[in-house]
Amino acid sequence: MKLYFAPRTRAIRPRWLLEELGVPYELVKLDLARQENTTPEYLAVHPLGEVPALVDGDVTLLESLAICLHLADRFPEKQLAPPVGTAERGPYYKWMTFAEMSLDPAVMEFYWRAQQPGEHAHADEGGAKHETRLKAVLDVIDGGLGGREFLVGGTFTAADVVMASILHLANTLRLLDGHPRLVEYVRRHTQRPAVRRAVSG
Ligand SMILES: N[C@@H](CCC(=O)N[C@@H](CS)C(=O)NCC(=O)O)C(=O)O
Repeated sequence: MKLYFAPRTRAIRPRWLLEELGVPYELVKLDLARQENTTPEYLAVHPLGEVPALVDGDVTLLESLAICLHLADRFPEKQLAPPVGTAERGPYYKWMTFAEMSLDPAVMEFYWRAQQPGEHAHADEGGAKHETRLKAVLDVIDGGLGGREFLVGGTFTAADVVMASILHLANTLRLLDGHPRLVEYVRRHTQRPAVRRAVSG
């Protein structure tokens, strides 16, 4: 398997998961600042020139969430996804997609504002709307976790990889200050040895 990767991007999620799985893979690092993601070679892998992308045998996968879902199912013996048809599988899908489809866009609103502060200075009304939305989304996650260590089934799963990755970005933007249990969730999971390996080098 070959993972196309760039640091400080969504590609951290599948790399963290691959490190948790402990399976062999080739890491292909792209320097986005040097536009290594826009070469004809890479555009043949990912036509949008984005990371991550995973090549697994004859299959090329785009989308970090799809890659994480695939990887966790590909190695069932590692038990990072509840088996299909079990009671935990539905909540697993729910938290995976809630993280990607509800949390990620709510956090990215603030990420882009932090990147370009001047551009949004006039948009206070929009800002309040985004704050209300983000708080509601974080409340759902906080309530769902209820102070527990893991999202699904009492054990660490790929859902924690995806959720903790996005919450970590939220935490660095100081968006979790009203949710101390989520700060603790991020702290605990980002201390895992696999995270250290995934962000190294
Ligand atoms: N929905 C896609 C989004 C991928 C994406 O936007 N990747 C960004 C990095 S987080 C990227 O490669 N941007 C290209 C660039 O910055 O030039 C996914 O989750 O994989």
